[in-house]
Amino acid sequence: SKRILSGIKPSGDLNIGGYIGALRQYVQLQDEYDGFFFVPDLHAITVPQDPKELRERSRQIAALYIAAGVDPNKSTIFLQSQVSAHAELGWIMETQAHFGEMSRMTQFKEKSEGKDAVSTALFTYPALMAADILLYQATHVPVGEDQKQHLELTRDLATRFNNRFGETFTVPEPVIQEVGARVMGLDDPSSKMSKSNPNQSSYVLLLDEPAAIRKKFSRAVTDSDMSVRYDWDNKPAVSNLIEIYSVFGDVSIADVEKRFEGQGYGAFKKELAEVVIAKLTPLQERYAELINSDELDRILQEGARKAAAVGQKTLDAAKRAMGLLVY
Ligand code: AQP
Repeated sequence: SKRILSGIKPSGDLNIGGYIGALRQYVQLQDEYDGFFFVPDLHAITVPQDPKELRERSRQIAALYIAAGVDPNKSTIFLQSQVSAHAELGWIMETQAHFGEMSRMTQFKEKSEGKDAVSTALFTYPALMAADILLYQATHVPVGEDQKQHLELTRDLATRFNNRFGETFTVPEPVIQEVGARVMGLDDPSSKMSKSNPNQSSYVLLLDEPAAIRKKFSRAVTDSDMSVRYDWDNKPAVSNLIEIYSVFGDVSIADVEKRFEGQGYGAFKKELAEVVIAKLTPLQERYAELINSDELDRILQEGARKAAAVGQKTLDAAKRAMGLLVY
């Protein structure tokens, strides 16, 4: 059977980049795959986090999974830190990862650049990510553009381990989407829309109010050409907005272009905001019901129990294969 694993870090509030690049796919894929959707809180703490905020955000992200349509009766939803096998297998993966290959990870380079104190965990992060995936014998992993390199490393580590110690891990395949693999910032089409960007007008949050959404889109950067045309090389800011429209409005890129032919950016941005608001309103309503409920904590506890049962089997197999005693 096909199994998929993915998660969104609670390192900031969830924005439409994470929705387009990850969350909406979870909803689509959960019928075809056995879904494991987790909140990678251990990854979030590779950079400093405020404890209270981390606790709240972790529940928020889980609630947003469910509010967006991930069904706890079909999929397993849990917090990474509640399944200790992640950290254990993470250590084992570090023993297989070479310092040289880890040093080539571009995300580490980007995230450490210009900082004088960077945690060791930020460097070893991809080994933990490999463990997350391999622990559940995931056959498929949905990846945005920025995670391709980490998934490639995961495949290398799985293959290396299997060759050394015998067939233990499933080597996962990427699931790559065409539209929205890399949603860019509204303020700057050359940088990814990112949760930890201090500039709040660079993103639209899933929990933003309609007024904020309208304001952010109206201020989004465009270009001086005035035509709603999809052309990443020459019109990256507008192409980014067209992709967002296409996803939230459920229409093809070509139809977006056709719809706004001969119209300026003003009309396009106005309607874009309304299309996004229409999709986010029911999601926000469901979120409001969930966030202060015991239902959410029950789902997360049950999810962690299910995940731990599956993960422990893989962890034990890996330990045995390496010569670590398992009683
Ligand atoms: N802008 C984006 N476009 C497309 N996909 C995106 N993803 C995130 N941002 C975009 C995808 O969402 C998944 C979860 O990402 P993550 O939150 O675990 O890590 P990230 O990619 O590092 O996200 P951020 O927002 O940039 O967080 P910070 O700033 O804290 O590192 C991934 O599959 C990712 O591709």
